[in-house]
Amino acid sequence: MKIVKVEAIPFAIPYVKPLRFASGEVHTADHVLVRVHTDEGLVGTAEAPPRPYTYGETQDSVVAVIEKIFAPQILGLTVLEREVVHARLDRTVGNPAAKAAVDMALWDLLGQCAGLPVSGLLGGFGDRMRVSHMVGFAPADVMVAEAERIRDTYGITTFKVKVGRNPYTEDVAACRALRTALGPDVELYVDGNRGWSASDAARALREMADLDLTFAEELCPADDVLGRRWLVAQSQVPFIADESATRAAEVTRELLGGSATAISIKTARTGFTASQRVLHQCEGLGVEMVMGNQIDGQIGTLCSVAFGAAHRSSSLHAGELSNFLDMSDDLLTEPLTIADGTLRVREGAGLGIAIDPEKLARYRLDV
Ligand code: MUC
Ligand code: MG
Repeated sequence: MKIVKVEAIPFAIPYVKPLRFASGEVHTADHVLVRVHTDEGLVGTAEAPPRPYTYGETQDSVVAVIEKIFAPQILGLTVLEREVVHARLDRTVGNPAAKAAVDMALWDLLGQCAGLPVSGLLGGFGDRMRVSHMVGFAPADVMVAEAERIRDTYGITTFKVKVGRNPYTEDVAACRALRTALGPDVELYVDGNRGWSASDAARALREMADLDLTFAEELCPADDVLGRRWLVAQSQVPFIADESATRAAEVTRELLGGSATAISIKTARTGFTASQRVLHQCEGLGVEMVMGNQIDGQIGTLCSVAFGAAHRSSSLHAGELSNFLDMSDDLLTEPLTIADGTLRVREGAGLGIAIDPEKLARYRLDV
């Protein structure tokens, strides 16, 4: 059960259609495959999606921090010493996606060692999640056509609409077009990725008051401290902290400071161990949560659904699990499928991740 090798393999898979949002855009999944090997020949797998515009990590920085700092710190530890692993990784500040991938690969190993699925070890609440699809920036008619296609093809009826463009009226019009086209049975919520000022966000929320939005997420920067509190105090819907609450301490600060009233949990940045802490923190405080998407590939999505389905509180709302649909390919031998608006947890020991060696050879950047 001893960790004998940690691999950080950069790979790049193009998107069929880029995802655009207020803080950036993604054309290629330039992720890092993380594999942790044990002395018994088991391999734990996860992926790290670097998001420079959100956390400052890049593909090169993820590879470097894992190879140069994390791997030497954890070689020789056993899979059961996860608290020791975290104590060592936490000597380095930041680098959330790199740390999360190491954590999830260790959970994958734990499951394989025990012969049990990770989702069951985490909580075993259910075997699937309802899926929420994220609709990126485009002209309103294109956003409507995408949502209709996703609904008709995959049965998805929850949509997170990216907002945060200026002028804000463009987004208000797009949300109105979506509600008109999709009707009242579809769930809609908005994510501004800090693109608006607090005052424009307040105007936008007022103008969308009749659209029956479920949530509003990061409409203005949390660093605009008083403006954000003023906005959240008047929001008629729970206000989700995403990139402003990426660690348990930030969750506490945002919630107690009145800068958020709900939390996005992303396994891509908090792995399973820290995500579970945040989940329990939210449960204890009586705060709703959504399983967010860090524009994950299929490996990351499998991790996210394994965690989200494992707990009652993270299964209450649809999880953001469908952005891999925009990628031209992926690394799994058996691709994920979304049907009837749901994604199932993969069965088998660990996370059930099997990597196609030919695809990895085609997309890896380090050979
Ligand atoms: C989201 O919910 O904000 C965009 C940037 C990122 O890190 O995640 C996405 C989606
Ligand atoms: Mg967000």
